[in-house]
Amino acid sequence: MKWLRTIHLIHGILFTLMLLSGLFLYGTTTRTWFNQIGFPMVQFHIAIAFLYCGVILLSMYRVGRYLLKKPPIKKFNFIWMIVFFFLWTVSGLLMYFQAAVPTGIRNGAVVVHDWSTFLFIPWLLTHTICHLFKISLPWPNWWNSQAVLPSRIKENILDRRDFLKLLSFSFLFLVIGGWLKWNLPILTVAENEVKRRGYFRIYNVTNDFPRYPNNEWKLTIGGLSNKKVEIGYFDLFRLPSTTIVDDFHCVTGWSVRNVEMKGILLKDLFSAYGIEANSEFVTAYSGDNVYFDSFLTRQLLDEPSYLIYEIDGEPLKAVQGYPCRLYHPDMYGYKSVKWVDRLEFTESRKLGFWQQSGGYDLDGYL
Ligand SMILES: Nc1nc2c(c(=O)[nH]1)N[C@H]1C(S)=C(S)[C@@H](COP(=O)(O)O)O[C@H]1N2
Ligand SMILES: [Mo]
Repeated sequence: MKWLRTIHLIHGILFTLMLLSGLFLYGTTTRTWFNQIGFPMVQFHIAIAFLYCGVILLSMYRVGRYLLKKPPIKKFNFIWMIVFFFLWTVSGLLMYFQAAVPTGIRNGAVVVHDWSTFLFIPWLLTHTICHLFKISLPWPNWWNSQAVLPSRIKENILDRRDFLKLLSFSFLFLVIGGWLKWNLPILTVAENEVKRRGYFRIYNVTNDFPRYPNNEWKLTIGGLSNKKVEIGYFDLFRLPSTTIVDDFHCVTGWSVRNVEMKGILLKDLFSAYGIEANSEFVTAYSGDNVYFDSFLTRQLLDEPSYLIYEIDGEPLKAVQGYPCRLYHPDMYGYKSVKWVDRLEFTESRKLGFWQQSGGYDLDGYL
């Protein structure tokens, strides 16, 4: 069966590339490495995924027709692979077209995408090792041997029963994924009245992040404005604060619900310091010296935008932007510049980090 071996090999190679790039995207640190050398891992992952889909869809019928008449072990491998193929494809597409997909479903898709991968790995390792070392597992005889075929699969590949099994397995998985998402928040806030759901996946485009020993942080506001001011860490607490409870959404699909955030309305900050902007645009820079994003001045002044310094009643964690990050409740997480230390009013609009490297929308409204 030469054609089968060829397909198996192509499939194996594409799958490995996809799994590796996927795992790299999953890890906070590994994701960062590739960003730094400018290798767009997301695009790579998606491109391979499309290729992979093509290979599966083109060969599924023929392979299935052949394997489903083989011993149960082979049939199982085939169905197992197809089930996961559907889980990854459907959840992947929902993530890919996330702008058109409601948040709840999108979040479920992220969970299904991740968890189905982890669930798949033990099988994959067993399968690969058995193949490479030509090991047969001591399955019972009936499982290994050529089965006596029930008449229903003599001619057809997937009969209605198989199809229904496949569907219900996928459905079950979606349900389990949704359940996990809403009931297993990794960080639960115990004392708070507001219960946060979900957790932040820490996203930093740099490996390291700024730390401010002795709170030696300051925010500089300047550029095309009536004056330039510098606001120190302790000044933050002299200004009127506002607390909001809001959902935080990352454009890649995950969200955190009911996050309690405390900070200063930028409008209040500007009026307290008597700052008047003389331009339509403003760029917010991070103290990591890499990340930045731009806004319309009115988005920061007339719409509720915040300088956040507490999440769930605690100062921001160092990785989450201590001492403060920008936050606009109607915009995606990428507009929430962490370790923000400079706001600069400009004549023309600057493309932010993700607009330059990821083609993200400038305004980033949800
Ligand atoms: N300085 C800096 N700010 C940043 C980022 C970053 O990489 N660097 N990532 C942004 C993105 S894409 C998201 S979704 C959120 C993630 O917030 P978290 O790391 O607290 O989960 O931070 C935003 N702010
Ligand atoms: Mo994001």
